[in-house]
Amino acid sequence: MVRKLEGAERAEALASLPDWTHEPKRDGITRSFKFADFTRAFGFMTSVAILAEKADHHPEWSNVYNRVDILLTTHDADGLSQRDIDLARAIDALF
Ligand code: HBI
Repeated sequence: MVRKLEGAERAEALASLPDWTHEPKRDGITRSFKFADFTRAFGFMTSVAILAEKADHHPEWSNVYNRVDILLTTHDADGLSQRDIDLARAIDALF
């Protein structure tokens, strides 16, 4: 059973992801990505989808033309877990 991050480890994890914003309502992290066009945005989504499948951890996301908005939270933990941190790092490496 994956557990929610608490206290110092949560603070450290959030501090290590400066481009992501904590979303209190879902206890998740969000980031918006902007691309030159739709094709590049969708290509990014395809790469993220492959990462998510490998991690068995999936984003909540939306795409409008050249913009991709991602929320990461862990349903099984009902909040922020290490899985969200790890996937955010892997997504940042694609961008
Ligand atoms: N993705 N964001 C997220 N949160 C989960 O709890 C989750 C998931 N992807 C798959 C998954 N859980 C299941 O594989 C596990 O609950 C077994």
